[in-house]
Amino acid sequence: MSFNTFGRALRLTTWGESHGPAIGCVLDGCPPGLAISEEEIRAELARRATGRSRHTSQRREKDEVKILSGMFEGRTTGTPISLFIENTDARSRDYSEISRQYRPGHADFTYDAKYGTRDYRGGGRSSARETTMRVAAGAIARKWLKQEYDIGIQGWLAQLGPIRTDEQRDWDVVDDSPFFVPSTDIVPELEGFMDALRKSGDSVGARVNCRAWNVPAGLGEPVYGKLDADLATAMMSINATKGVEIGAGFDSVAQKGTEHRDEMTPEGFLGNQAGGILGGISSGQEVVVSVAFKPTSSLRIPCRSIDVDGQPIEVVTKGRHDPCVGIRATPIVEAMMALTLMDHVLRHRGQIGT
Ligand code: EPS
Repeated sequence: MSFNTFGRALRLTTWGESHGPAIGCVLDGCPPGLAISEEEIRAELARRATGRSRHTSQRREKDEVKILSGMFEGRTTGTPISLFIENTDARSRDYSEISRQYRPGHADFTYDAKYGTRDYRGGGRSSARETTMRVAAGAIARKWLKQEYDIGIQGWLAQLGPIRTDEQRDWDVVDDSPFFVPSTDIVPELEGFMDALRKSGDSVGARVNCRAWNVPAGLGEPVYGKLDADLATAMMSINATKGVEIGAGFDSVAQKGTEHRDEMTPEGFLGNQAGGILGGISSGQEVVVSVAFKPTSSLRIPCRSIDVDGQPIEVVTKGRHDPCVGIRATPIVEAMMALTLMDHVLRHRGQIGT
């Protein structure tokens, strides 16, 4: 299976399966001199981890990341950074019945159609467990962007199922929130919604938004290396993503030009419908991305499907699953924003005229 690498100047290669002995990554292209510790990376991983609340999968992984290479005396050396995490709480017996079945809405079917083989335990390589390594590498990218350009990145859950969650925007409460929402007032409603959903055995979709500020103007190339195209690729590569918007996104369809254009003054832009990117190149405004996550497909509510021989069956999924994968997606979206921006900063440095 090819294409396990993301990025061009900064290249992240991840490896491992959800129920294999370990997962890991190699981050190649990080410049030397960045001070970063295992503790800092672990703090980011804890934000994404399962079992952070009753509303996510109850699998308990410690995610004790180890840095195996690319560091000397606490700083990056410019050589490949290799990160490693042992899987310690996989429960493969939950998947014994799935081995010959396809869950509707899951990659089970297409993976098998393509490769003729699959590690059915926890979705194998298709599992959201893989996103652990994106967040680990993203912690390095975030720190580098902050240090070099004072770039800040903030993600949040903007909608859970039918509930809009960001009418109040208090950024200070996002990280302490079990849902990554910028409001404490909305949390009881979300808890009630999720408790009822979990009881019913169903799942639900979500929207995660992310903004990045202090992004310098000039990142991205105008034709095939557009910053927005690379951000869309980054976000679409996250498990369960079904849509990506930049700035006004699909609202642009109903807008008039006079409404969409962000007028310019000597003091700056008067709006940001463009989401900080014009013609594929960053404008210096906030870069704003919105990501749609589908409802997860591993459900204990029975449904019709087929087995690997094409015979009709009824599927019921057992195990510890996320009823809304979007709840844990905020740190992953932030990580993909960080990796994409750092890749583009490094690419941009090689393009600046004399
Ligand atoms: C996942 C199914 C569950 C989640 C897992 C993602 O795992 P299991 O393989 O044990 O059934 O717990 O998430 C993680 C382990 C993680 O670290 O994010 C899936 O099907 O994607």
